[in-house]
Amino acid sequence: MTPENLFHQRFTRIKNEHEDLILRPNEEIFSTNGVFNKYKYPVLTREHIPLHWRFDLNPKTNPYFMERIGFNATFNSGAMKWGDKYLLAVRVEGNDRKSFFAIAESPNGIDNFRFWDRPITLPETENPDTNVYDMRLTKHDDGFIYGVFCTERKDPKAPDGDTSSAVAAAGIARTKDLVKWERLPDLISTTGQQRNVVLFPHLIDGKYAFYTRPQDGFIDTGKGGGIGFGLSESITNAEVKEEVIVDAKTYHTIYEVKNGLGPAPIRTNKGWLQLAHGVRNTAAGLRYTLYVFMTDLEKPWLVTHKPNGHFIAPLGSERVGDVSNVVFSNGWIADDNGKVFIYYASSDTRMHIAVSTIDKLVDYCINSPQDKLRSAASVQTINQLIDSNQPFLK
Ligand code: M1P
Repeated sequence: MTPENLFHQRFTRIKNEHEDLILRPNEEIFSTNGVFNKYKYPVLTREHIPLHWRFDLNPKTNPYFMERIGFNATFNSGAMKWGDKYLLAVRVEGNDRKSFFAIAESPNGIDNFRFWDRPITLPETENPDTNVYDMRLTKHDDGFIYGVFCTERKDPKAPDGDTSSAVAAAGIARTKDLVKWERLPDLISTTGQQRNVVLFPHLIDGKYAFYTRPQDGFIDTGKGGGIGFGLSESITNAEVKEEVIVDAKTYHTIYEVKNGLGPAPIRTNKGWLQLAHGVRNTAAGLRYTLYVFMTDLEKPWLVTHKPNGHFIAPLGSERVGDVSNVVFSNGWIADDNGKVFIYYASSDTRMHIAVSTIDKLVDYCINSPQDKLRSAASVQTINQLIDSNQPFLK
């Protein structure tokens, strides 16, 4: 085979397979729990990355049609509706381990996700980020769309030979069109490092409000007690001087080791719907699951309802990936018809969707039992349901 034939044969095959993947219709899976429906196929994988980001398309300089730039994963995506399109601000990770953001768009939110032509060119601050990831999108009342994300840099205090210690902080960028982004200074917080920071969509007492996740170290949250909340006078020099704990990490729960808020909350007439991840340790390593709770409409830092246990846990093939046994979400979309598209990543590798509705999620929050934190109390709760079901068993 001539080099030219090889190039064209490979290019045609890879292009067709790529297009088939993007156009493949997704399929709803029946749900026993009745709260949400998962879908058969991941909505985004590394195979969805555009070919012109990966291959040199010139037969002269790439006669073997080899991949020049490899991509490792598409995960932890922010989400929003943009006109009649459903957008994900995807964390794309290259084979070089660097993450960046790229917008992928779908006409219906459940399949046909296609990346925009180029990744987001995110301006740097004076202290350049080594890695950026997990963008939460917030449409703020001030007219901007904000992307709040984790920026990671090598720990300047790391002893010689320590090439792993890092410092995590919340980076802030804003845009009006999701193409041109203005970078603002990182959030200053007095409680140590920060990851999983989310901007609330409204001012509170004239101030910008952030959900935070204070942590002593880069991985260990240490004394940082859970999901926090604080106010900042300004967004162009954001600083949270005080953080209250909204949802504490707690012994022998699914968020025993740490937790963190997912996307910006969804307003309902019963309160704010919140989606978060909780982490516990096991002999097989950390296990990340998702849970849902509600906070007060006027005081969105006060939890009003919190079902026990996880909402979505890694199951089946979701359990395996780069960082196995993880589900993580930082994006959901409340659609005009009351549907809620929950985008979650499995095992830091690919993106999935679960679909629910506002009504179902509110019902789930209000009517599911709470965690009473002891085995005996859990059995009591089960017995109460069995007792009240007796008339219906005949
Ligand atoms: O690897 C699992 C997740 O770990 C981190 O989340 P957290 O700060 O709560 O531990 C993040 O790096 C996240 O991106 C990743 O999915």
